[in-house]
Amino acid sequence: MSAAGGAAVGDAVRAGLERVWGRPPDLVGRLSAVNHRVVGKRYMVTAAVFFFLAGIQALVMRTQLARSGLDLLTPEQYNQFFTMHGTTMMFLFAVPMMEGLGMYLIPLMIGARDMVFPRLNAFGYWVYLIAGVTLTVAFLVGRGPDAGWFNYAPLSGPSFSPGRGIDFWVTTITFLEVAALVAAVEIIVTILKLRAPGMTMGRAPLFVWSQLVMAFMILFAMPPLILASLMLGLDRMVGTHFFHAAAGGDPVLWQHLFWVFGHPEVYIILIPALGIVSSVVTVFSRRPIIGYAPIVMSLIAIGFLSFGLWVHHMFTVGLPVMGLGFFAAASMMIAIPSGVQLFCWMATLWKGRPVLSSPLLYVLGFVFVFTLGGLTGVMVAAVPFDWQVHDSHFVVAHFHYVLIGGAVFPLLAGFHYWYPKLSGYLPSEAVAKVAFWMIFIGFNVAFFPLHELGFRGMPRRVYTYLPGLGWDALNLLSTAGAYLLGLGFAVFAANLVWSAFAGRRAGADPWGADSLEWATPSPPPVYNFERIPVVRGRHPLWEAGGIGPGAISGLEMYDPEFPRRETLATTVMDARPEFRRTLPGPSLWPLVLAAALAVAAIGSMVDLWLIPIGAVLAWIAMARWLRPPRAEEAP
Ligand code: HAS
Ligand code: CU
Repeated sequence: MSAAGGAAVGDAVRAGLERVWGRPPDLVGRLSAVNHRVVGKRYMVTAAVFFFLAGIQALVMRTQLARSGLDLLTPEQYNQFFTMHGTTMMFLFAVPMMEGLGMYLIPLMIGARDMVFPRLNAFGYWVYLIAGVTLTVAFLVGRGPDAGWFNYAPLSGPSFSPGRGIDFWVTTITFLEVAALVAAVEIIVTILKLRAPGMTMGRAPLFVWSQLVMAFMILFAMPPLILASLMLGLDRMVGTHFFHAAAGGDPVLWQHLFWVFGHPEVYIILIPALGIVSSVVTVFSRRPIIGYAPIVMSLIAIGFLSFGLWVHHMFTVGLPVMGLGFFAAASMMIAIPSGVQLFCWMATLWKGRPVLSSPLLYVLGFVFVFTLGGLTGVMVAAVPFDWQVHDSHFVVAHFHYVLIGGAVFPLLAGFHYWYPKLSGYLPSEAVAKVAFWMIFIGFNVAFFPLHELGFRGMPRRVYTYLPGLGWDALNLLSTAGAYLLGLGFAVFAANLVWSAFAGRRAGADPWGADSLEWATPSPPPVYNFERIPVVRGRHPLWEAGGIGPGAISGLEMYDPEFPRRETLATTVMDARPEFRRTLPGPSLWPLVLAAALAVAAIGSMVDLWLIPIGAVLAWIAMARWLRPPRAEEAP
């Protein structure tokens, strides 16, 4: 490893790096790919497909509710539709999308060549894919779960849901969370250990911070869900009585376990979105963000606080009122770190020279919609108010304002912003703006009336309603808005796809951005960086005055005598070089392991014997995975 100034590395080194980091182009090569950008892209594309499916489900439900007394769906089908819509959006779209974006971007942003455990990454993706596809197929053949995304016991127990639907939910969701945990570990270790020399924690981009907080939250939030779904599975398949009141179990235990996961879950989705917003606000205000430290502390504060609020989903269960007061206060406290970030972004825009490109436009949409959703959040956090609107369409309005406002608008901003890096092409600004107004107007028309419908007493999760209750006009309006919203998403997506064929070439740094991912060509080469960059501030590209040749100095890390995949590991806090991390190459075994575990986890609903059989297969796959490469196969 030798320090070098600016001059580009030689062609021989570049060819060597290509060889070491490449993979065979055939099918086996594709299936065995482990590179973070390949896996990240797979996560994002798969999550987008699930977003599309869940969106179709939503439109079918809105069509059913457009007028009173329609029978497009039977009550049983309607139950499956809202359950699958919620489950798909929360588990199969939002979290994997955020993780996928992180997997793609984090190494580029911190100056690493890959994530720290590439094969584990690939394994997580296969688990996610198998779980998601299984659940979706169950729904498509009419065997979908139907007890809501929170799957309350005893409704979801064996007595009230005897069919197969809930078994599919229990097994696939438990299995899926393995993927979430794997990704979280990967993200945490990568951020803590692979930051480029000089990138102290205090210089890490805010998006990286937000991913770090998200990953820690996943680590603590998913185990209660895994535990709960395992217990429910045992109740259903083995005959235990965890949630069976008559036999001494406790259905409220399900609610506690679910919401101890479920409340952090919504912030797991929000926090990385806030990171996207911070990136976009910085770049399009053309100045360093105001309040870097308060923003980091707010992210961490939200992460901590969100584990102490879960009971606000259970205000109507009949728990002691003193206890409810604690959870109401804790819920309202979250307004503080949320507000701190909003004010920091506002101040940055105020003091900067904002450029109203599409990414910033979507961020402004986020500010408007998310703030409204946050305010209704504070309203429902007040216990007496919640007693009035719980399980009504008011809550449906609240959570769509925060989820679409707080996660989808930032994601769209992020897609428009980073797509040129992924694809090498710039999407059309004009089309993105048209899509923005369709989405923004469609969204508000679809969801604002639901507040009022909630006040007028319309419960959530009813498949139809009687005429003359004063609900008809608002429902029709909402359905019209939903179609406009869906169309807006289609236009947005079409713009990205179209630009990959006919867009303008983006170049390395089309937005004049500040962070390291823009120092690489678009799309980046398989090894990301020819030299491991050396960082001297929070905005490496701005401090270097751009990305011209030699602007970012780096450490050469390629040994022609002993070519292998490697990246530089540094110390946790101040990113001093520590050791060369050699990374494993492509392998099929992560896929085989995921399939073997699926035999055990999902197969358990067919026959419990599949659990030991899957375990043995998994053991074989693991042994092969971990076998050190023979000399002639290296790297
Ligand atoms: Fe929520 C239900 C409370 C934020 C998602 N939420 C849900 C559900 C989802 C969800 C999915 O306390 C439904 C789950 C289900 O299927 O049943 N939520 C809050 C509070 C906040 C909040 C206090 N939620 C989110 C975010 C989400 C999300 C973010 C996803 C991304 N939520 C609740 C409660 C329920 C609930 C109850 C249960 C309802 C029921 O009956 O079932 C806060 O984090 C919001 C903070 C943000 C702001 C805006 C910016 C801050 C500023 C500072 C000044 C503001 C002040 C407040 C001082 C507040 C600008 C003034 C207050 C006024 C009213 C004017
Ligand atoms: Cu909550």
